[in-house]
Amino acid sequence: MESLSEKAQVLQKKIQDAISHAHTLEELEQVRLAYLTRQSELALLMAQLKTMTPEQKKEFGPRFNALRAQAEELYESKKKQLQQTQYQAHERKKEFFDVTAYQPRLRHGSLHPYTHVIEQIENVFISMGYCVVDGPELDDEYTNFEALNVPAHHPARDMQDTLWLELPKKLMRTQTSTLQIRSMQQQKPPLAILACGRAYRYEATDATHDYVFMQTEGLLVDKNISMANLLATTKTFLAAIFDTKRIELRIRPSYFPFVEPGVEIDMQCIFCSNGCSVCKQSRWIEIVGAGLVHPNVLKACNVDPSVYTGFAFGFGLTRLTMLRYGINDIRLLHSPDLDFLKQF
Ligand code: FA5
Repeated sequence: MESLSEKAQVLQKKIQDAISHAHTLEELEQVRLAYLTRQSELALLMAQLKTMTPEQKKEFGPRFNALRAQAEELYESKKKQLQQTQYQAHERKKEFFDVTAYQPRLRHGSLHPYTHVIEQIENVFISMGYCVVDGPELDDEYTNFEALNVPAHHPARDMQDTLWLELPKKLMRTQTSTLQIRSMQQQKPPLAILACGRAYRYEATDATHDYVFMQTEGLLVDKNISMANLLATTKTFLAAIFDTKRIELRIRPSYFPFVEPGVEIDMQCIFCSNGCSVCKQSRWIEIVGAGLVHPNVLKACNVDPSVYTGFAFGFGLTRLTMLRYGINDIRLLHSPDLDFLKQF
């Protein structure tokens, strides 16, 4: 039985070595299959107890049981250790997540068509000596209407459906003409200002009308300003934006309470030759209202109408942009449609 004892010692050493040399859970599983299952070397050794005499059982039973208990304990503690190592390695991988490894296809941005047109307009007017100004979109009734010669109950208030706020006499400006008033209140003539900004109207939308759109306001006040100055300025401006040799303009008398006389200028529709839904079958698209500043407006801003005269214009910047780039629906200008925006 001496050799059985040696056998047990050798087996114990083999199991200890095998467990300590297992570096992964997969390797440890191979050790379990080899030494700790029912067909393993250890099980075969223990099976020999059945054929032993009671004295031998007394001697070898506890030794073999201790050998098995020690082997199982070693196995369990090694398993825990390897599981922890594996978990830590997994967490470390997450910790060092390489954010630069994922590189989505780069998309280059481009300027919005409004930005292109505003830049062009401002450059033309700055070169003619105008100052670019800005003002609030949320404004008051006095600046948007009364100072512009549109008192309360004047029928001209119906020309521009207004978005009123739940604040006394406050509204979203219906026109950038408010900048005429604000500029004359801040600066004495001679003055020449240009403003590009949003206007708001309580209107149903269609291909050429929106409830928020852009206007470009211009105002020149000096001595001896006439309609000739207004028309020359308009032509210079339009020539810089469009090829006026190809595009026809039409000037018609019109009414705006803040100018006298008043005109409207239409541009030939570039989308058709016989009428379409954009020009409402008329072949013309209205782009600007203008005229000589009404003496009442000058007086409201403490400018003496017997000394100074001036002209003012309000371009539909949105419509100019549509004509400039051949955009046939105004609503596209506010859309986030990348296929549309990528073209500019
Ligand atoms: C005005 O707003 C005047 N303030 C213009 C003006 C300024 C006249 C200075 C005289 C002196 P009107 O409502 O016509 O006028 O608008 C001017 C331009 O804005 C129009 O010619 C048109 O091109 C554009 N426009 C008007 N309503 C809309 C709308 N709902 N959607 C898009 N563009 C519009």
